[in-house]
Amino acid sequence: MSFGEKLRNAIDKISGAGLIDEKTVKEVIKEIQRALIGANVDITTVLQISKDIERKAMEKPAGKLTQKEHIAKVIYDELVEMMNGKEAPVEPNKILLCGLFGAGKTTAAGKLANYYKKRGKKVGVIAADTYRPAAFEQLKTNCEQAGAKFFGLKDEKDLVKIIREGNKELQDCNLIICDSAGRSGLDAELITEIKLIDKEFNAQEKWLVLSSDIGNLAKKQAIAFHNALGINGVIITKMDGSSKGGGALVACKETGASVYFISTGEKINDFEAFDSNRYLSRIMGYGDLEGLLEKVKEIEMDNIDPEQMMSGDLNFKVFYQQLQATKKMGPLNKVIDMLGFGNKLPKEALEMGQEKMDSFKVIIDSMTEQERLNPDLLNRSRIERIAKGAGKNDREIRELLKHFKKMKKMFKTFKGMNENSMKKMGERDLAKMMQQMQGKKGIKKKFRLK
Ligand SMILES: Nc1nc2c(ncn2[C@@H]2O[C@H](COP(=O)(O)OP(=O)(O)O)[C@@H](O)[C@H]2O)c(=O)[nH]1
Ligand SMILES: [Mg+2]
Repeated sequence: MSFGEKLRNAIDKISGAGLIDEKTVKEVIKEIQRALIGANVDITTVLQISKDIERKAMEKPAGKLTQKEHIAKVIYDELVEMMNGKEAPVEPNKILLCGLFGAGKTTAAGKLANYYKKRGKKVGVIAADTYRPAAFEQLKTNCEQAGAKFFGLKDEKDLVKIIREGNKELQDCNLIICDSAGRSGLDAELITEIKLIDKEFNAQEKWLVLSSDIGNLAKKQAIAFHNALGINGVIITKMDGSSKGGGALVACKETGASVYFISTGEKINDFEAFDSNRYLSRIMGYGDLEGLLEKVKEIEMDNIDPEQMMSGDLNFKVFYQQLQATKKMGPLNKVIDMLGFGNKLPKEALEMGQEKMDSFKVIIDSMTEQERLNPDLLNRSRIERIAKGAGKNDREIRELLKHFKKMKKMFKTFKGMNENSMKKMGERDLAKMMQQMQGKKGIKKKFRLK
């Protein structure tokens, strides 16, 4: 399970819980901890986040939020804060890129040049990697693609000279990006070198390029580069891979630097400004935060017993609860659609007005408990008795029965679903079931939560 899926499971656990108490919160926190640790977030951060969530979870919700929504939001906010995303500077003059070998610096140099060029900057790039012979050509090609000016002195080893001349040569640019060399590991030589470059280049912006698969080494790197230069921005690369950069993200918190960009592929346009919300939503498979909260709300279906629903048996009690829940959560449609039975649902039931609902309630209230639980008992004389008791006529009772039959048919359809998912679905509640069904191939796409 991916980092995002684990986080999502944790949050879904809240929406799926019948009652939210401290024990549930603790359980959810445990799951979040597991997700974070699995993503190489360091333990100090994990504990801090856990404490914050625990403290805030049982606070009184603000505004119209329910306790569940409040907790989901608390968790989400904590995670977003952990990500430490900020908008990248709009008008940087100079950017120094640093990082280990293969992190994606040279690629990012071209992408950044492209990004700022599109925003009206005249961009120049200096090749200050004297370590790797191929770096010169690689950067040159990237710059050509981006339409940026390129400066380099092939085979020159004197970094100070390269940068001094580069600064002069690119004077007419209003953004100069400097690509530096990396090493396969952090060593004294690399640190000495990057300090030298920094002194000569004299940039405000010193950004660390971290690969998303770096894991818990990210923190160490971030600190070392930070101590040497004072890192104030981070680019996380290779976000298109399986690793979603949990460790890299948290490394930023360590230095106080923000993630400005993420790189999502090898092509020049596979690059975007980092947005914590969007990132989190994306890895968790939610459209956005609003979508998440909406979902939490939508699956508040405590009144429905999914086992009952799945059993294919319908009685009047469940029928009424179902109608109520339909109203409460808006379109039951959506749930049904998600399950892949979109067109089988009686439309009238979905669009039933409150008045009719009330009328049905009165009728159902006039039944005996036995009748409510065993609809088959309703014979002619019982119907007459109920109608009288409820002050309704036969037509209204028949209408109720018609709706009831349709819903029963729908329940039967549910029952017809394959045994395996049935078992899974009966597990906790409808929320859980929905979540599992979403994971089913084909349905997910159809039902992207927005
Ligand atoms: N899939 C993927 N590959 C990337 C990304 N960024 C860089 N790369 C590749 O990673 C390798 C190392 O990148 P490079 O820019 O040369 O790293 P540097 O040593 O830090 O300059 C190259 O093959 C790049 O094409 C990315 O976001 N996604
Ligand atoms: Mg390079």
